[in-house]
Amino acid sequence: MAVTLGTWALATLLGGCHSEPLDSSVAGGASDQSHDDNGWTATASNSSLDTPPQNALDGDLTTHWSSGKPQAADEWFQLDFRQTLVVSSIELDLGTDSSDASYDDYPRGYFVRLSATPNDETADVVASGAGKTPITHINLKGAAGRYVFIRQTFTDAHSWSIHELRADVSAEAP
Ligand SMILES: [Ca+2]
Repeated sequence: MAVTLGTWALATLLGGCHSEPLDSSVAGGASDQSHDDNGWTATASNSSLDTPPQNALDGDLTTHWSSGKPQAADEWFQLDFRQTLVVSSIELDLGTDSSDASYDDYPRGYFVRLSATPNDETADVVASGAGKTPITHINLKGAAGRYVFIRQTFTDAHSWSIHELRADVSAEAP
């Protein structure tokens, strides 16, 4: 929590459009929303100081999270819905500006786990594949979980960046 609030504060200092602190209220049954609409948070294995994980959830395609180092198959990015949700798919978006230095920072390989606890290495892998620019669409087949853990699995000279992470979700069946 401390890390999340810290990155949120940094994003605000850098000119983010946030006007309210994160809280625990979450809209159930939402779909295709970015984090700040509903309290989602993110953490990552590595981040540059000026590109924290929350930049991938601020609804702004011009801001991004970056690992800040060449892809080395040891990076991860984790989304926390703050409640268990059913996830049809997620999208990792690198924006619309092909001249942007991070435009080609898609994950050369990935797998995704959904879990009830953070960084759960024992959870089932729901999807795996190779990313592409500008949008990597990942079908998560209606799996349920609170945490979406995305692991980068290849090596490449590019960093791994995400301008916006969107998730198509629905509330769990009662
Ligand atoms: Ca962004």
